[in-house]
Amino acid sequence: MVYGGMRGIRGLVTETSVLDPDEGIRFRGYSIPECQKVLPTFGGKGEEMLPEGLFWLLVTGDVPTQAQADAITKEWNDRAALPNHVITMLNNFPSNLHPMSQFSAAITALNSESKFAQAYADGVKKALYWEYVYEDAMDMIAKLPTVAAIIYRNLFREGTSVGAIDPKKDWSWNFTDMLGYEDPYFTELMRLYLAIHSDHEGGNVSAHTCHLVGSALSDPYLSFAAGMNGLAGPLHGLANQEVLVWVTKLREEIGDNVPPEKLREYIWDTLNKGQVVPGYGHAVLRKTDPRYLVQREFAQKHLPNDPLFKLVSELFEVVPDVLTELGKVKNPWPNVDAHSGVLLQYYGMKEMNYYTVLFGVSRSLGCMASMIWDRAFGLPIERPKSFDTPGYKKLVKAS
Ligand code: CMX
Repeated sequence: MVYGGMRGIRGLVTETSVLDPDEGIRFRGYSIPECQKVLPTFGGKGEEMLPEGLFWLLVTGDVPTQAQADAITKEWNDRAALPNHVITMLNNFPSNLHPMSQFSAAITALNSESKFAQAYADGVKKALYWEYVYEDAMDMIAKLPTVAAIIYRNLFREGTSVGAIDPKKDWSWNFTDMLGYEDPYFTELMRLYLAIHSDHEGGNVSAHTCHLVGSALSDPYLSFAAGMNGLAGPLHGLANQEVLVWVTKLREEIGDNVPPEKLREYIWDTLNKGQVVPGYGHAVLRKTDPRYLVQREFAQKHLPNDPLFKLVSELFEVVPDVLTELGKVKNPWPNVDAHSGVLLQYYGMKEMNYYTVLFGVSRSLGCMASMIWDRAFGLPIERPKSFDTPGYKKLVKAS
C-alpha cells in the first residue's frame, strides 16, 4: 500500500461525501440523481440544482429550503469584491502563464483578506477557529468566479472588464455573465457543472492537499491554493483539458464518422506511445462515473446531434474494451473529465486550457465545507509515519 499510492489505507475523516467504487459519489448520503431531485433550483423554476444548495448540504448535512439556498446566494453576492492588489496582479500576469497557475497565485494573494489568519495572530481560542474558517470559506467561494472570469477575459477576450455582480441572480449566473456568456442553458450547465465537481471524498489529490496544508493552520486561502496546484496535474483535474486536446487531435488525424476499428487503432496508438487515455480510469471508482453519466444526460437533452458528443459517445463504446485488453487498468470506464469538455465546446467555450479553472471554482465548495469541519473537530497537524525501505522490510520480516 505504501508503495502503491496509499490505495485503500483508511486514514482520513471526511464528513461531506463518500465515494463508493461501484456507485460513485454520495454527498452527505445523497447520490447525484437524488441531489437533482431534492436540491433547490434558481428561483424554484430552474432545471439544474444550485451549487449554493449543494454547499449547504455539504456543510450542514441537511437539504436546504429554497430560502436557505437563496440566502447563500445573497451572502456570496455580498462578499464577491476583490481587493485591488489581486486585480492588479491578475492584470499583470503574462499571457503564457497557464490559467491554473494564475488561479492558484491569485488565491494565495487573497490571503491578505483572511479573517482566520488575523484572528490567529490575535490569539483566538482553538474552539473558535472554525468560525473564522467559515468566514474565509464564504468570502473565498464568493470571490472565485470573479478571479476566474478576469483570468478568462485577460487571456481570451482582449482583457475586457468583467461586469458587476447582479444581486438578483445566483452564483453561476453571475459567473457565466462575467465570463461573457448569455445562453441560459450554458448557465444551467454551469450550475450542474459547479455542483457535481465540488467534492469527491477526502483522499483525492486536491481535497487531500487542502486538508493537509490546512492542518498546519495555514489559512483557507493558502490551503485551497495548494489544493489547486494538485488539481492542475494531468492525472487529476487537468485531465479535462487533456481529454479535449486528445479528442481534437484524433479528429484532425482520422476525421469524424470513423468506424470503431479506426478508433480502436487510434487508442492503441496512444497507449503504445506510453500515454494514458485521458478521461478514463480512476483510483477508486470501478464503474462509469455518475458525474460522467449526468453530463451525458445533459448532452442527450440539449445537444443530441452535436458531432463532438457523438464522438465522445462512440469512444464510450470503444475505449473500455481496449483498456480492458491492455490488462493492467483497474477501471476501464470514463470519469468526470471525459465528458465536461464537449459540453463547454458546444456552448462556445473553446479554450481547453481554461477548463480546469472551472473544476477549481467548483472544488472550493467541497474543500471549504470539509475545512470548516476539520477546524470544528480540532483536528491536529497531519503527520503520518514514514519508513525507509529497510524499515519496511523489517516491518514485514522480509529478507
Ligand atoms: N490509460 C492508460 N493507462 C491507464 C489508464 C488510462 N486511462 N488508467 C490507468 N492506466 C494504467 C496506469 O497508468 C497503470 O500503469 P502502470 O502500472 O504502467 O503505471 C495501470 O494502468 C494501473 O493503474 P490503475 O490502478 O488502474 O489506476 P491508478 O489508480 O494508478 O490511476 C488514474 C488512476 C486516474 C490516475 C489513471 O486511471 C489515469 O491516469 N487516467 C487518465 C487520466 C485521468 O483521466 N485522470 C482524471 C481522474 C479524475 C480526476 O481526478 O479528475
